[in-house]
Amino acid sequence: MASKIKFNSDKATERDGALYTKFKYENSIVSTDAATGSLQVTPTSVDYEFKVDLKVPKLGLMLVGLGGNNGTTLQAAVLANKHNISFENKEGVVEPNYYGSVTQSSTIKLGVDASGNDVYAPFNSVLPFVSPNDFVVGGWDISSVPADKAMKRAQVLDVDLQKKLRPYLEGKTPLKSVYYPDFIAMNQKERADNVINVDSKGEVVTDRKWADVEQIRKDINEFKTANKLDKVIVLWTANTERYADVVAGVNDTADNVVQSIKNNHAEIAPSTVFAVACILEKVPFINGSPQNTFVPGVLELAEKHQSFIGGDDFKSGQTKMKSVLAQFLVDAGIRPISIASYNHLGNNDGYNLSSPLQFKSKEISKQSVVDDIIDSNKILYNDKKGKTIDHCIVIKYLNAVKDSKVAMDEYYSELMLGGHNKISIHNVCEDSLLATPLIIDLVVMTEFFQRITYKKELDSDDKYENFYAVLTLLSYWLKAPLAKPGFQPINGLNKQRLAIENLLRLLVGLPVNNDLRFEERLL
Ligand code: NAI
Ligand code: DG6
Repeated sequence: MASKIKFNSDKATERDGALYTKFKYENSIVSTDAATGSLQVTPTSVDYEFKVDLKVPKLGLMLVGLGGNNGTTLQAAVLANKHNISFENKEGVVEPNYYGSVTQSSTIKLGVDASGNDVYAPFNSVLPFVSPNDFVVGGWDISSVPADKAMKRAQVLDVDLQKKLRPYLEGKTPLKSVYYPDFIAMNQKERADNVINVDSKGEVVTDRKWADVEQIRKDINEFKTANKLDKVIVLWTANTERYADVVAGVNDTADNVVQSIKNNHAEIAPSTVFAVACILEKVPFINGSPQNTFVPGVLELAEKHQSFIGGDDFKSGQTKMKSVLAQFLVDAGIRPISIASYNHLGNNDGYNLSSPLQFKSKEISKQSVVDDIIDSNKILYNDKKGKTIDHCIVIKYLNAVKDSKVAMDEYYSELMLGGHNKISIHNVCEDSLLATPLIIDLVVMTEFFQRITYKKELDSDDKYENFYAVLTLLSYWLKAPLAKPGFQPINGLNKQRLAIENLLRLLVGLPVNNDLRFEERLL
């Protein structure tokens, strides 16, 4: 195993480049007794064997939206770290780092030392992960502006860093992309000079959507071959699209969605074209924007091809805070009554979101984040007191603040005996510097999840299975986590993180984490 830590567990064995681990999954099943209405809780357990392929592949990352603020910041972060490029700002010399990335800059608890105190190790030292320094980055943009100029246009990075990165980025242009004007704001039209779907006069056409799918498949394969890659992951960080209408017979089943692309149906979005192309290539596709790319037909197609998908919408600043704060309030037995969330921002994302239909997609994704948290507490939320909260989302475009998005939140809650609590937050989210580390984590973890398989019957000859097609373990990084049909998404940030941490622990043969700390608390 490539990691520097030695795990002395009798549950894990390494052989032929893979790690095999036995794990007893313990849970409890809850049912309601029909006669008395009482809850019946029964402990359960299932034995699994997990297998992790320990070989780290050469990975290609293809971004849709390569020339945007996130796209250029991602390229810059990888280059600065890979080539150890430090730069000066008014505070002094800044060394490159990946702050804000869980996989690169956070630790997990391994256990306790001989005195009973916690011991931590870097997240990425527990098992072998791809390093972002080794990502081979490429992708598409409807804007032809080369990477160095796109980085300048983004106005995210300090100018000294931009100067140092320019030689690496000069002349690098993105691949032509799919542009259906109806899906993003009209104010983006001037950017669209690098488009696949144009006729001989250069006019945008939307009547050959299947050819667009084929072109994206070709681009992926050519990128893989040209760079001698083992694997490719595609991630959508292009503009937020409007929601597609989900229509029976159009995009409700896998077959219908494929047929509708072939029929050039108006409700087929560019992001759906990318998703379908990736699924057919068995290349993971992650959606960092809020629109409903994963209409039921796309989800079914991913299941059918056992191809990984994950989404939706990066959880970077305001919503990340919300998924901690709302969980804290409700878990503390305090009853939030309203949450008012305001944003203003001045980057191109904000410009696109100043259009009502694109804002609507973002509003839906930002709003859903407290639903399961509220639903978990029937003492606070019930028929008598009300089952919902007032939750308003406002986003305004204010050019002056550029990428430094301002988020203002007010949490208004009910306390004991008619009291009230108001928490106000003013949060400056340097948008792309918060979002780019999430892209890194989503990619590093997706690649890692591809290398994990499992079987239930320990000694059987059954084949090892992959995770379910929707990678819900990515939900830590996503505002509106896509769930398996029939399951509620989990939004609370700490729960999401615990699931990932425990997965790593069980894979190396350690017990799942608890904070019982008996070493300190028992005699
Ligand atoms: P941006 O507007 O700077 O970049 C988007 C890029 O996508 C542009 O270069 C645009 O030309 C390109 N584009 C648009 N349609 C395309 C298509 N069909 N194919 C290829 N390229 C296309 O936006 P930014 O700030 O990079 O954000 C990207 C996305 O990520 C947005 O949807 C945003 O809502 C979402 N997001 C951003 C977060 C952040 O903190 N920056 C957090 C959460 C989500
Ligand atoms: C306005 O809200 C712009 C958005 O694209 C956000 O920057 C992005 O969705 C991040 O959202 P949050 O709520 O995680 O800060």
